[in-house]
Amino acid sequence: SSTASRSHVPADLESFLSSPKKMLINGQWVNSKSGKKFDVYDPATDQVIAQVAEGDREDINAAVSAARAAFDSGPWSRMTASERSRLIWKVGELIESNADELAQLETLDNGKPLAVAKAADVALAADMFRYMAGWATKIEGNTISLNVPYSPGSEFHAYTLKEPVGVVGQIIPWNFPLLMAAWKLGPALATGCTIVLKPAEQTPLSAIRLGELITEAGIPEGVVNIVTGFGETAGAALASHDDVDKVAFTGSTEVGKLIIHAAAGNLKKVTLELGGKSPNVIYDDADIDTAVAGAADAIFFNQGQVCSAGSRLYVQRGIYDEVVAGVSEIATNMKLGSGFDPDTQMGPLVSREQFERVSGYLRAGMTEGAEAAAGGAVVDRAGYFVQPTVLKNASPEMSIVREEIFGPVVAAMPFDNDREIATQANDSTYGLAAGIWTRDISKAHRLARTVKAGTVWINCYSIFDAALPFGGYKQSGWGREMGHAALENYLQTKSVCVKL
Ligand code: TXE
Repeated sequence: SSTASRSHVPADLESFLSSPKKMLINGQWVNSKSGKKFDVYDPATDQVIAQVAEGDREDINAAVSAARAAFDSGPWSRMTASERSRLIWKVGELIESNADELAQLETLDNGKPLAVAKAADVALAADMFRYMAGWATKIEGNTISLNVPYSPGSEFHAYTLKEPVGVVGQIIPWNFPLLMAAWKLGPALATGCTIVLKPAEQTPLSAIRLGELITEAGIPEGVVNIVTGFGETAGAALASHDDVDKVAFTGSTEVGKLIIHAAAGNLKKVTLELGGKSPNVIYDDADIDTAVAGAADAIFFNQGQVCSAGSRLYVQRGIYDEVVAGVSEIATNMKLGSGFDPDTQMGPLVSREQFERVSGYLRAGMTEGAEAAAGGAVVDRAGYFVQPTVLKNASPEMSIVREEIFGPVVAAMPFDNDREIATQANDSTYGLAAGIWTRDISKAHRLARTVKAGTVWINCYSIFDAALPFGGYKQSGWGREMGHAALENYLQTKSVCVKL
């Protein structure tokens, strides 16, 4: 491993990064039991920026024990919902008051432009905690009237209790490190669960800082534990742990399937937010300028590392050339660079591995017969930069149309009529999101009903809100995050039946 050279690190982060980053277990910042650490890289320079404790099974065991004790007998379990709500709200406030530092950490660790980190990642994360703070006091069961055929004449009083599911394992990815932590922690805290969170090994820094803010907010020890480490070790230990009641995972569909196997041991509850290959459909009656800008944003936002990215672009034939030319022009003119440069519109991909994966797809696309209308290559500079790419002459059997690339690469295809487009849009093993651009509202809503996707954006794309449920059909996952739908993932329903 290389030695840290931090000349490119903003001065504000120096003090945070200069100390070795530890794990949060039972309210204490600790090294891994093995003493091992791993390097964290700046994707814009390929240089080491920090060293982080490498947690493994032993550390997961300690964190799960702490979460279990906090759930069964800690002050958390005795608090009123209102007291919990205040603490969760406080986390949101602390994220906001530390927004600049958190945004810088996110840009340094993930590569994304600083303005995006601040306006999207950090702002949405703060909002998520505040939204979920509101729900903590609004979790209610029902009263249910019974009609029991084998007990004629008897009267019953029946109701349901909503109870926290217990100790929750949360495994998150690197594309929106802070925000994915917020999506998962918010509903778990609102329902009264306790948590062991494992950030992605590529981007652990903002979660560590969030752990400090959670402690500062006064969330009791053991309620949120953060174990940094790798997926095959720490992640797998968490997913298979017998004393974990539920696991929530965001990442690749491939690993999502491993999580299901690992969870089978004790039949812990599972929710999954997995990959996507989302169709973005532009009809010829759309406002073309808006649709072109929207289609570019749908795929290039966050360097294309968005599970709901509009990576299959279907354009009605009459405007196909114009739209492809428009999106290509945007791609060609995008300014690539460090996320700290205010002119940067697209940063590097998150890691060398992701860079290799995306460049592999570019090569495969060309070999299979697609043609680059813009981009198509990697960028010859330090860091993990790939050109924003528009591929035309794409056809349904190509890997660039079927598989999630998770980079700034869109496959553009023409379509002729409304019936055909529904079939094409649904021709995927995934079903996370879809975009529709048209001035005809009936057509838009009809396709919105037909498309198999958890989120449909009409005349917009990548709109996220703490109140709007998000999740997948088909192999894009199980369950929903955000909105009150997310609370269900963290609750058990208990029926209580009383004979009067
Ligand atoms: O994901 P992984 P990777 C997709 C995207 C990307 C591909 C690979 O297509 O190109 O996945 O990315 C943890 N048991 N998405 O390899 O491996 C891991 O440590 C338990 C889509 O980075 O799925 C990390 O914390 N955990 C996506 C998390 O899983 C394991 C976001 C995600 O890593 C584990 C990211 C295991 N066996 C990638 N193996 C989205 N839906 O937003 C890994 N992990």
